[in-house]
Amino acid sequence: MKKTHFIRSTYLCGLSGMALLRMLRRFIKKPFSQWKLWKFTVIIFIFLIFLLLLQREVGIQDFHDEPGIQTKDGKRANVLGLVLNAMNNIKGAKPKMQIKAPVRQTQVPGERRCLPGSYTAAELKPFLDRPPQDPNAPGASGKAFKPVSLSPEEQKEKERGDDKHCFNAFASDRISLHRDLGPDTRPPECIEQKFKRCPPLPTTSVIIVFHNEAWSTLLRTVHSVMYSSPAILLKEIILVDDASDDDYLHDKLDEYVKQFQIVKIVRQKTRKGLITARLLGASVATGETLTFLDAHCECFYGWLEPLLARIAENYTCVVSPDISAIDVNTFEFSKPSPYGHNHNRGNFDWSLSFGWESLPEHENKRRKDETYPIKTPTFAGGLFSISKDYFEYIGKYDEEMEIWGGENIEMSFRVWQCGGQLEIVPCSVVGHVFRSKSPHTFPKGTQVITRNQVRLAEVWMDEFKDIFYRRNREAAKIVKQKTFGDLSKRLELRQRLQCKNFTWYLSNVYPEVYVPDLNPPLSGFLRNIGRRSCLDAGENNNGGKPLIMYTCHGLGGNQYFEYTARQEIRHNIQKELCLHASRGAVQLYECGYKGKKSRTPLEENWVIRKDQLLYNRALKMCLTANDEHPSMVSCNPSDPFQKWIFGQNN
Ligand SMILES: [Mn+2]
Repeated sequence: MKKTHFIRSTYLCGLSGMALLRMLRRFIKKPFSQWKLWKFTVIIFIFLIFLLLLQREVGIQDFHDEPGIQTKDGKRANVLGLVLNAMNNIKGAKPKMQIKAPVRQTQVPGERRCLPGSYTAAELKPFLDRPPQDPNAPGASGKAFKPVSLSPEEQKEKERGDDKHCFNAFASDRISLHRDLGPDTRPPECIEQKFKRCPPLPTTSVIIVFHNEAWSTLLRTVHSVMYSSPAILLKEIILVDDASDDDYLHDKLDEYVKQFQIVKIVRQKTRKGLITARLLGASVATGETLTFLDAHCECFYGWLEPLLARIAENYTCVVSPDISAIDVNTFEFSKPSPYGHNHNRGNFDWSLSFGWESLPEHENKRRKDETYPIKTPTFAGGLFSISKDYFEYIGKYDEEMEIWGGENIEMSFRVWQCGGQLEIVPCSVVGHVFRSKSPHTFPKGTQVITRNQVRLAEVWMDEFKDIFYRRNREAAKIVKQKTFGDLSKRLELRQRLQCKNFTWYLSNVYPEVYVPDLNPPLSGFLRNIGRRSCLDAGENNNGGKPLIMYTCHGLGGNQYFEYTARQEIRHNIQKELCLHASRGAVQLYECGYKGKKSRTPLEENWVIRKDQLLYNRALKMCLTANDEHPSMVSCNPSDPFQKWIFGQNN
């Protein structure tokens, strides 16, 4: 519209311009007099007013076309603008003397916000260059540190470290914070893997929670991140202190990290545990993704890119690196093999403990090389990356879970059931010091773990939660007394995200899982009358070990047995194990009955007799507790050591 007005006004200007020219010519021919000069000025003046009125009219018409921006000031500015335009137009009619620089178009055509092709090595340069290494230094290149002999003082120092941290802090303290890990030994397809620039790899905030961590393991983790993460991807490293007591983790740590602007420290004043500490870290993070690490890790070459690339590909992926062991005694980093290895994935058992298992055949077949991620039913939960937006969308963590435990299983069920996926990316390798026990105290006792587990069972497991409660009587007690806290927010989350049920999870994500009987005919403990103690699987009995007798604790666990419709006595928390009679001590074996086309061997067929004896059909003998290990003897109804009570604590 503006354009047509403009053409019309310059056309009129052109007409009056011709009249003006004629007048001028007359003036030039005749000598100027005072009167004529005066007359000329008046004519010019009238012409200018005419011009002004003309532009004003055009301007008003103009405003009618654009309602909503009509102001008096606007009118005036518009009129002035048009006059200036007209003048510029006259100027523009002259031949151009210079070529102007082109105006840079700020708008990028289409949606493209990144360059084609793949990132170069230079673009993925680490945030910091590792200083030159002394190949003979303790633990250099990720090797083991084994001091030949220790003086009495050194021996004492080592013991103090072992007690406090449950790893060899003495060795760690003597290994450089900057040590390298030798050559990159990952499979070639990992080393040669290219990462597309489009969509760009997201930035990450590395969040490390610590509580009374050893100085050297914590700072080696921080340095290792700086030496192995591309500068363009590493937004910040956030250290979250979960109320450490040690002085060196306060002022000294603040002072030390000052030299690295990228490192931030946030502190939880009272000990609330890992879960709330992580939430605190996430709340101050500014990266596009969050990467959680433990405080005793070392990152291998190229660990970050494959994790972030997977999130760039699909932001609902929650990805873990392949976690390799840093030896708890020697701090040797077990390096990846160029030939790849048989990977593990995460699972859970019916006491809701996390475990590792080898990949099923179909998952191995699906993966054509080591760059393929592994789908995993659960994750260990210590080391992983997640899109920050997705972390918020999917419900972060259960804020009412305390200290530690259960949060990884909770997040596993939640991510899968609510539409995400949990994966292990084998090209990403991070070392971690695996300890055999926790050095940390539980301010409210280890019962908080059970409470956390009850919270997750109540929210995500539907009717399958009873399988857990039957095996963990402490959990059953928490449910009965309703001391698990308020679940409304988490139940509302499940509702809001329209998450699938636990049956869907079991049959689609973990079809290999075995599901124990939802309503076994008999379950609980097996108490011996003569010995006044209970049948117990013993520690880490995964089959092939005799059982023991132990004081009845009424907690379930190793003292949990089920009597099935097929007359088996099963101990089934991690696996389906059956009480298997043989001459001498009875053992737990993987049950012979495995569904259709299999039958229960007679050694696993037990009759609970009216006289309280446990009779085995194969040996035609009875179970006695009158020995170191429960074993088989000739049946004698008057022997109290052959009398058993199958019961359940309430
Ligand atoms: Mn750890």
